[in-house]
Formats: sequence, structure tokens, C-alpha cells
Amino acid sequence: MDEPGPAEAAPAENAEAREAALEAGRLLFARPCRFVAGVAGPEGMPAPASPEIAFAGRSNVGKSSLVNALTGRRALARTSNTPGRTREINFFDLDGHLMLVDLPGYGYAAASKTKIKAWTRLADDYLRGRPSLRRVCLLLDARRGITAADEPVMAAFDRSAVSFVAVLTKCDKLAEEELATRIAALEAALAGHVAAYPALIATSARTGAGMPELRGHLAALATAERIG
Ligand SMILES: Nc1nc2c(ncn2[C@@H]2O[C@H](COP(=O)(O)OP(=O)(O)OP(=O)(O)O)[C@@H](O)[C@H]2O)c(=O)[nH]1
Ligand SMILES: [Mg+2]
Repeated sequence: MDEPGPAEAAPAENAEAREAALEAGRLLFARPCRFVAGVAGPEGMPAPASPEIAFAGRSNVGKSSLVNALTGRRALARTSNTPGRTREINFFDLDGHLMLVDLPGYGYAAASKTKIKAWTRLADDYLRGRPSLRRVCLLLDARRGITAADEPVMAAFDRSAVSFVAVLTKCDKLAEEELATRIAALEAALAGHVAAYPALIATSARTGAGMPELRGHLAALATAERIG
């Protein structure tokens, strides 16, 4: 057989880098993860220490389920069929290497105006003023894509240069072809957002699809040295 030329060498290197990232993610998320605090206002937030990853998105999109699936714990973060389950900002310490931050959802029409304002304000304050925040995972329901409620949030990220990666949730609800079409459309839409990471990550908390890839993505942002 011929020696592989330079044209073939590059994909092999990419494949190796991808494998290394997946392995780093696997090792990181095999570490113990513990609940640190649930805070309802800016006062109670833990002092910024390890790099933080926030999970933002519409109410019921699957933020808390994703935190559980990533860490392999069924009930670390509380989930519910009823939108508006998470009313505080919940901090989860991944063994001093990464802090996972589960935010209350936005766009929940059935709650009182005052409550919606309070939750949105809480999430906004966090997203704007947290020096340890490294990346936001912006969750989008695979069946709905980017909705009207997501637009202002994405625009705010663009303005404040908070870098975000779009994470599709509940991909188990779509057929393979529908999913591929949705992903292509969303990646085109994301190209218009300066703060968006170009590729999105398609996941299902139910089947575990996409978890290794998301773990790998997040592992690149973690500290090698344990903090705390
Ligand atoms: N089929 C399917 N259902 C999911 C998936 N992820 C979450 N769900 C369901 O979606 C509902 C909402 O999930 P949560 O994780 O509580 O959503 P959330 O975004 O944290 O909601 P709030 O805290 O209200 O903002 C629950 O009934 C979950 O079981 C998934 O990947 N597939
Ligand atoms: Mg929640």
C-alpha cells in the first residue's frame, strides 16, 4: 500500500485530537461532583474559584437533565415536567476542576410576571458579572430550534462577548433526517452570532447521545490543577 500523503495525514491528526478530547472529557466527568449552593440573589454566590460553565435556555429545555446526564448522576440537579422547576442558580463543583452552573429557565409564560422578572434578573446578573464564567451552554430544544425567547439572550451574549456553544437537547425526539436538517439550519443561523462557537453539539439526556462530545468540549476549559 502507498504511504499516506499529506492530504490524508491531516484527518488522521484530527481524529487523534478528537479521541484525546473525548478521553479528557471522560476522565474529568468521572470525577465526583457535588452540589455547592443554590442561590436566589447575588449575595449568596460562591466566591469565583474554578472555571465556570453555565447552562442557560428556555424553561423545560432540559438544563437540569443535561447536568445530570453529563455527570452520570440521576438526581444531582432537580428536573421536572413542569416548567419553572429551577428557581435558583445551582452550583455544582466538579472536583475543583470545573464549576457547573444550572440557571433558571426563561420564557416560561405560565408563571407570574414578578417571578419571571426575578428569575430572569437573577440569570442576567450572573451572566453579566461573573469573572470565572468561561462558557455558556445555550440549550435549544431539537424540536423547536431557536425561538423568539432565545433571540434576545443570544444578542446579549454577542454584545457582552460571553462565548456560548449551542447544545441541542431532546434529540431522541427527532428522526435522523429531521435532526440533520435542523442541525444544518441552526449552524447557518449561529454563523450570524459573533459570540457563538461555530459547531453545535446534539445531545439527548435520555439516550446519552452527544454526552462524550460535550464532556470533551468542556474539558478543554477545565483547570488541570485542582482548585479548592
Ligand atoms: N425525551 C427527552 N426528554 C428530556 C430530555 N432532557 C430533558 N427531558 C425532559 O424535559 C423535562 C424538563 O427537563 P428539565 O431538565 O427539568 O428542564 P430545565 O431546562 O432544567 O427546566 P427549568 O428548570 O424549568 O428551567 C423533563 O420532563 C425531562 O425529563 C431528553 O434528552 N430527552
Ligand atoms: Mg432546571
